[in-house]
Amino acid sequence: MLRNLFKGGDKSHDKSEESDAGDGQGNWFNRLRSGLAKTRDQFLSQMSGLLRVGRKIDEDLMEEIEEILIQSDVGVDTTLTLMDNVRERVKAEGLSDSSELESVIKSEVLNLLGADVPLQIEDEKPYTILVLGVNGAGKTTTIGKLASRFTGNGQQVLVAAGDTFRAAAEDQLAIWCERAGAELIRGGENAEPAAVVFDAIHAAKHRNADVLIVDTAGRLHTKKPLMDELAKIGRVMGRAHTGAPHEVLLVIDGTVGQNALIQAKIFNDAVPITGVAVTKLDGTAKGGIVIAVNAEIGAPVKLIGIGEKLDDLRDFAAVDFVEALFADETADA
Ligand SMILES: Nc1nc2c(ncn2[C@@H]2O[C@H](COP(=O)(O)OP(=O)(O)OP(=O)(O)O)[C@@H](O)[C@H]2O)c(=O)[nH]1
Ligand SMILES: [Mg+2]
Repeated sequence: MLRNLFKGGDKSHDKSEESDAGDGQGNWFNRLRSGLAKTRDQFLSQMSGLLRVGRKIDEDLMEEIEEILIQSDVGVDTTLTLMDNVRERVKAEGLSDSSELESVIKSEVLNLLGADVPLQIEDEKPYTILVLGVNGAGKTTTIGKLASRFTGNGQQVLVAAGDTFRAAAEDQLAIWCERAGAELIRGGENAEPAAVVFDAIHAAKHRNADVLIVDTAGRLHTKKPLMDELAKIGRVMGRAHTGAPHEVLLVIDGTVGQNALIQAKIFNDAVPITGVAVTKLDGTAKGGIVIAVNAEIGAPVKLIGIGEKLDDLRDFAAVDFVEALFADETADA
């Protein structure tokens, strides 16, 4: 039954599943589940305590559920929206026992998450992905993992070192590119980021590359505000190549919690975000943030990072996520 949850996505998705040392998709679910262990401890142990003991559904219970959701970093606004919807369902369906609530909450969480929108490389050549996020969010790591996924599919990948804040940033990216078999276009420390990106687009066109991924800084060495610089990169890309950037991927550190959403709105004003990658879900009890992203930013979670290894980046699948969040540890292992 689990296998049905893993709707076939794009080719890259299939490929990365295959590279799971042959363990297939069931193993991926287990890894997602263990990656979410801390969030689940916070979330489910309390939630199941409430729901699975057969309490009467009343306002006290609803408020306790709200508290758990807020503690898990679903956020106040999203929690209230979610619970309003749950209350309506309880009323409409005439539910009275708490054990009936779990499936209602799950399905309302799924509603908030929306349909899965995997990151797909389309036919534009080069397909350009602009990666944004605050310092330390996991941009460079995510780019390395993505590049590796694409080259694994036989796609030619260029990466632009648009983070010229420090030499180490380029070096870190160079290591990932070497691992992934992608070419790095660099401008050197203190180069103007937009100029590096401009050169990279031309290089990618010249080489007829399939994908260009652009790394950016979370901070700048100049006094110029970061958001202006990012907006400029977006404009330069659009001028150099029709439709670029095709994907604007915001990387959010899953351990940061609600602050990440405030930052996201600021990035969204600079360059409209088309997708979100939530990293470090393996190390946080705040994975509830994932539930709030689409509702708060209006862009779907497309990828999640559940570790530092090359294959620890996964297409986001809402059903898997919700199942993993509510998975009963004692049921199977
Ligand atoms: N556990 C875990 N660590 C991660 C994940 N993604 C990234 N990291 C770690 O987070 C740290 C920061 O990642 P970077 O990719 O350098 O972040 P960045 O956004 O490029 O940072 P700046 O270049 O400073 O703006 C590194 O130590 C990564 O190994 C993840 O999914 N899980
Ligand atoms: Mg970086």
